[in-house]
Amino acid sequence: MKIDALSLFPAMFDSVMNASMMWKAQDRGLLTFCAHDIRDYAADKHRQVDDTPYGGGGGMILKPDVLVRAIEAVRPSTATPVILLSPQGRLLTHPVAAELAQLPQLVLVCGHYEGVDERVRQLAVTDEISIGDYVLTGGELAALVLIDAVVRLIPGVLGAEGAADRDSHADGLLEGAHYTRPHTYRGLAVPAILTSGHHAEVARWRRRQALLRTWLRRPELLKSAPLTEDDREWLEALAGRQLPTVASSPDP
Ligand code: 4G1
Repeated sequence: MKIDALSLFPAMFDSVMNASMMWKAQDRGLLTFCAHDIRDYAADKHRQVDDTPYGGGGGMILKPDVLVRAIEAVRPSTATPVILLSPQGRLLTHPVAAELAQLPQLVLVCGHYEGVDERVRQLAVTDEISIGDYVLTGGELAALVLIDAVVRLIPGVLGAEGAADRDSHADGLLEGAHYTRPHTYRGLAVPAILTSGHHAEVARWRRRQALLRTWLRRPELLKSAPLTEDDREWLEALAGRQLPTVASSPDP
C-alpha cells in the first residue's frame, strides 16, 4: 500500500511512522509512506496557504488553489481515493479500516485552522472520515489513527501473535480481564479458573468476561457482534440478574 499525507506540519508524522509496526511495514516493503508539505504548493512569494473567510467571522481557511494543486500532484490517477480527515466525515470503525486496507493507495488530506474551502471537497476529495467527536487542532493525529488502524490489517504486517490479537478485536466485543505474573499483586489474586488448567473452561470464562464487559460498558456493540446461541442464553440470564460491577467481580 502507498499512503501520501498532505499536511502543513509533515514532521508530525515522523515519530509515529518511524517506529514499531509502521517501521516494520515499510521495512518489509508492505507500505510506502510519504508526508508532503502543503506549503510547497503555494504559488506566491509569501507561500500563503490560508486566507480569511468570505462573509467575515474569525479564523482562517485553507486556500482551494493550493490544496487542489497539492492533491493533484501526489495523486497518480483519478481512481486513487482522496480522504479528507474531518469532523464532518463518516466515523472510522473497524469495517471502514478493513475496507481501506484493501486499497493500493490512499491520499490523506489534513485540515488546519477552521478547515478547507468547500471547493476542495467538490473538486478533489472522494471520501471524508472522522475519528470522533471532539475538537482537534489539525487533521494530522486523525490521519495517524486511521493509518494505524489500516496498516495493521495489511496481510504480513503483524506476526502470528498479532494475527490472533486481530481476531479477538474483529469479533466486535470488548476484551475481558487479562492477568500476568505475579499471581498475587498487592493482595489481588488471579481468578482461580485461569490457573486450573481446564482449557475449555478458561475459554468459556474469557468469552463470558468479554460479553459481560461489553454489556456493561458498550451494550450497543452487542447489536452488531456475531453471537452464538450460548452467548445469547448467557446474556439473557445476565439481564435477569442483579449485576455487580466488573471491577469487583472478576469471577461472575
Ligand atoms: C466542529 C475531530 C469542529 C476533529 C465540530 C475529529 C470538531 C479530523 C478531525 C471540530 C478533526 C467538531 C477528526 C474541529 C479536525 C479543521 C482542522 C478541522 C482541525 C479541525 C466535533 C478543527 N477526525 N478538526 N475542527 O475539531 O480535523 O478527522
